[in-house]
Amino acid sequence: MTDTDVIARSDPELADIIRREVERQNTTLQLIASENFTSPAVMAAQGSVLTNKYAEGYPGRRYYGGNAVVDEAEELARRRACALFGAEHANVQPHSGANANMAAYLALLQPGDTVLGMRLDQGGHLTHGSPVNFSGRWYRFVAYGVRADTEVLDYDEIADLARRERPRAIVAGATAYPRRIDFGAFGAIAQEVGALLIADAAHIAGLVAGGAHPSPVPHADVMTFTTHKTLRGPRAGAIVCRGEHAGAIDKAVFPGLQGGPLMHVVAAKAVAFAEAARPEFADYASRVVTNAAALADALAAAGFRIVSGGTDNHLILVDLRPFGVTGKVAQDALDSAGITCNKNAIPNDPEKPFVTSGLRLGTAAVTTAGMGPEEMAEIARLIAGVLKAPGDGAVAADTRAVVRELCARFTPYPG
Ligand code: DSN
Repeated sequence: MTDTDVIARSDPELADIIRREVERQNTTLQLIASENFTSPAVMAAQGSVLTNKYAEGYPGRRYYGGNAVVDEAEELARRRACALFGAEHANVQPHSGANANMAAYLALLQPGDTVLGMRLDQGGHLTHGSPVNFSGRWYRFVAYGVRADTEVLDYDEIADLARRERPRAIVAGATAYPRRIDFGAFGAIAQEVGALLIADAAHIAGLVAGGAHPSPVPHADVMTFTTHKTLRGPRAGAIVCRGEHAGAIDKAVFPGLQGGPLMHVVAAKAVAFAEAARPEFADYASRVVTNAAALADALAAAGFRIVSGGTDNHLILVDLRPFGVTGKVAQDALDSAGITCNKNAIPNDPEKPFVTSGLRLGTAAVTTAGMGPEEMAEIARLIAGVLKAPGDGAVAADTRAVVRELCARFTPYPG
């Protein structure tokens, strides 16, 4: 009996929703750069009896009894995270990447401290100082962005800004930046101005684990990350840090921010860290990057402008203006053709954030499904076809049929 059969016996209505979502993931293309297809082992750990256990505190220092067994799960996850990233300390309790960032700030900063972070509309994250987020309300974030001409980070400009602002911390990391981040350069800037370096590796954690992106760990005081994007684990966050910050980070996560950890998710993180340490994961990470480059090249050949001229990681930012469509129109048109992605601001975007001139595409999920450069070329052709005729129902239906056939050859959850 499958998990869905078990759910169907007790809740047919929800089972049907899950069945339809499996069908959607199996039959449409998933190109959202922050998504992936996690393994059956990760999902089984998340669906285990560890969900029943309250474990406020840390292994060996809990506020409830009966934790001897789950302590082992958390120790395993912490040990594996440290080994995977070559870090001195790990906290595997954050429920999400945003929580992990909040914990890093709570541990290292005082309200009102000056912090440098990447602009949200140029690739940064809400938690990097957006005025609508706690980060922008509680700390004095000063934003750095990409150069207008190259659309890449300019470390000399960031150094000048840091010299002027003398921040308490610099946040290095992004959610929509297609280029390699030079954490060594950030580390040197932080050291020069006496700032702490917080690396947000939410997007690239899997590439770092797999050796397809240089690691922030040697340069950063703290590295926060999510476990579900390129790392391909459960939906959650985690932190690794230098030993000197271990106590402050642990106190910030609990009792500073969270109550009981989600032990079933902690267990699933342990599974994911073990999977990411295997040689085949390094091969996967390298194929993610190769596929992104192939997709970027094919999209450029189809007439799109690729922000920054290409990609070094798992994601591509596409400027749609040569096609005369907005991000919102493109996202909806592609959705109706079975291609799932998200609209995204491009640097200096003239459109509002809910409209945008761009799309963000990622190759983590399609690579997990087994696709390669040949399929990337086909996907670029399909995207171009849809966006040349965004309101055309026949084009959408034809594309959906081709996508279904493509996904039948690369099905993430067969059976
Ligand atoms: N939602 C994540 C992303 O898509 O990049 C960031 O929080």
